[in-house]
Amino acid sequence: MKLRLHAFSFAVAFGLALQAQQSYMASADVAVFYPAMYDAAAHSPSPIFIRELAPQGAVSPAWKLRPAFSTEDGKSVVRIKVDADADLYGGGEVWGPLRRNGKTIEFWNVDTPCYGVDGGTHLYQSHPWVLGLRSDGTSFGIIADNTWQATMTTDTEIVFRSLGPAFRMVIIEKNSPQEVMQELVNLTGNMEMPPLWSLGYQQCRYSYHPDTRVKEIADTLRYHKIPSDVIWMDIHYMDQYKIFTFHPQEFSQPKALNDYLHSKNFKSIYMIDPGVKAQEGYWVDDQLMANGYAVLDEEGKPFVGKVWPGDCHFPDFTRPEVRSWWSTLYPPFMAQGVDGIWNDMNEPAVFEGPRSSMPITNVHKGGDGLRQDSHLRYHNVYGLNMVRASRQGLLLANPTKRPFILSRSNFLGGHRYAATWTGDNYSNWEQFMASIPMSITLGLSGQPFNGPDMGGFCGDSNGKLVANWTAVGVYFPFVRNHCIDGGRAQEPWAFDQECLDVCRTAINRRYRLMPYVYTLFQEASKDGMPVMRPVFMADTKDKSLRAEEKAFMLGGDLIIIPRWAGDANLPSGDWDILPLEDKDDGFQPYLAQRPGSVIPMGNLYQNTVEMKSDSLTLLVNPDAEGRAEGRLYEDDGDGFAYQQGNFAEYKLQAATEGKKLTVSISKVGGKAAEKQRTLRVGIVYDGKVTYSPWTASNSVTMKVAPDKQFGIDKSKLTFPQVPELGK
Ligand code: NBV
Repeated sequence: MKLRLHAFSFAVAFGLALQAQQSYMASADVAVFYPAMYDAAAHSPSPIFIRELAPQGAVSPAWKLRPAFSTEDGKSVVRIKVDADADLYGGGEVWGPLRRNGKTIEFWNVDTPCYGVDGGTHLYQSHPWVLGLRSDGTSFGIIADNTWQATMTTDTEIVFRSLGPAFRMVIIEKNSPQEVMQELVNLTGNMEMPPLWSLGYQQCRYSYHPDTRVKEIADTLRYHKIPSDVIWMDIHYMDQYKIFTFHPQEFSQPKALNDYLHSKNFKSIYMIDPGVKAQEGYWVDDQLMANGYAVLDEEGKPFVGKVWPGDCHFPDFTRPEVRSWWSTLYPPFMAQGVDGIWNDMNEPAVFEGPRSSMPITNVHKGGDGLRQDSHLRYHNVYGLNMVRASRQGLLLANPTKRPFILSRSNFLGGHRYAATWTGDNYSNWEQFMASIPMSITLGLSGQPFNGPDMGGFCGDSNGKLVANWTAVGVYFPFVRNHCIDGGRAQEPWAFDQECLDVCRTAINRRYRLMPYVYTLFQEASKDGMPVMRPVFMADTKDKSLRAEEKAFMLGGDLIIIPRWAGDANLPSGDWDILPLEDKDDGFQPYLAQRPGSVIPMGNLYQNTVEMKSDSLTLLVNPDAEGRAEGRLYEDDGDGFAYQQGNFAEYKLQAATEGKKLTVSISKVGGKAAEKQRTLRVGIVYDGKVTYSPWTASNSVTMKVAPDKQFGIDKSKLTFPQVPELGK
């Protein structure tokens, strides 16, 4: 057997066509299946995996999920029969229900304003990935290692149909979905820790201009005491939409503008699109042309397509030398005080092009083992390769800072390079509600750092929608209010006092929960568990939770129940409602805390630059034995020292003896010095919190509350917000 596997891996490594279907175990629970006549050069090196999979042994005859490879109507087809009771998730950026049984999507990244293209059956990204959960809680993951245009049907038979050559399948089998998520990270790599500031509230629109308007927005956020960290610059900051330039009148002093923002503790993020204006004398285009770095048309000439600047050339990011060149464009740009980059239109979007992009016959040259091939093969990874190059550029500009890039397009594995948002949604209730399963699904597909345009992008928003959306949106991983050019302004203050107050309360909550949220990002980075999770993660054996998509989890210890989700299915057990304010405004969702958990919460700060964690509130919902546990992760919030062990990980522990509860915080990992803090404990019971006094110690003892009523008593909750669907 050993000999055969060796011969086989030799064949794969040298891209030889294999004569018969082969399979092997790549690790204890990961099986790899190859079709007959597999042409490795048509698929590898794979953008999905961080290292080439290697045979570790034979697949046991008892292995459950086995792909059948075939050719149908000229397409490469894979069929996998799955257990009839399995609930299916994943597929990345999809619009529709969380539970994906009975759905078909296409993998063909597209610019889809208001999700209007092809009925929303394909969006800006492709994640050929299925997460399955059986009745008994065991779980599987399926990866189609294929970038070519394809469709995926998720039903009792999972079917992939691709226009490209036959491709291999990678199948994970585990005892739980949590273990599958961990394996996905083992295979596809971890998301490095983002800068702390990128977890704050962010204000955007298409576009804030000129620079005085940008300053005004920053000042107004501070004036209204809306905690916030980032202001975004959309395309109008550029000179004639030429990337890496600034508008000579409207943004004549970018450094001074960014200095101003920094002086108010804001970061600035600027948009960079892939289309380079085809114009002699424009240095980016001159370099692109002189080096022959553009994507070519089928005749071998630089392809020209229209985007914002008019005729554009497009860098061929499959080529390592093009990625290196692209990276050199960032240092002078970032030196203007730019903190983060927004890569938009990178499907790539081409006005008047076939399916809003470039012809599939266009040519990409590849390199580093990647062969020259058609756009049909590389279209879906254009965005991934672009953000890979941009990340290289941000690191070149600022080697000691964590790069923050937001990308509209991407592919399975692209979480290694960029965060994402869900593109051009619509300002209505339907899309607000749909944003919950969308973001959960992206998280379950290996992209933990994501969120929608809060308030909605297309159309005009309204005060009730922005208030409701912000109240819930602050529990998403990425929190940014953004809207379309010409649309009604939708900053928190753009409507009425009610909207402003609701938004402020919600955003205050986000900032107070930041110690918990940052810890969740570290968990996502290490273990692959999404920051935002489906409620079924609270009890993977409870079938009634499998389709829940109104309520959702922030980490493992909080369930967010929107005020319009009175019919949400919630887990059994002693989850208790956590009131964070004295007065209920009727908009803030209910937060239910897991029994047996301790949640670290900070004081209120107006931005993460000022944020300190020298005073912490530890919210405790004791279990039936009066015990609880939690985690806190801290590091510099930027830079890479954490990768050398410069972080501190704390265990939060609560135990009850007689009528007394003692809660302590103790360092359990990392080289950073243990912090001296002032603590207070809040015991959560029956929808109330009783706080201890502030104590300068790492352990606090307080009287236990009177007998606690267990479980979420829905009759005590009110759900006043009724969505007006379609508006
Ligand atoms: O750059 C303008 C917009 C941007 O605001 C939006 O977030 C992107 O998804 N961009 C698309 C281009 C065209 C929008 C109509």
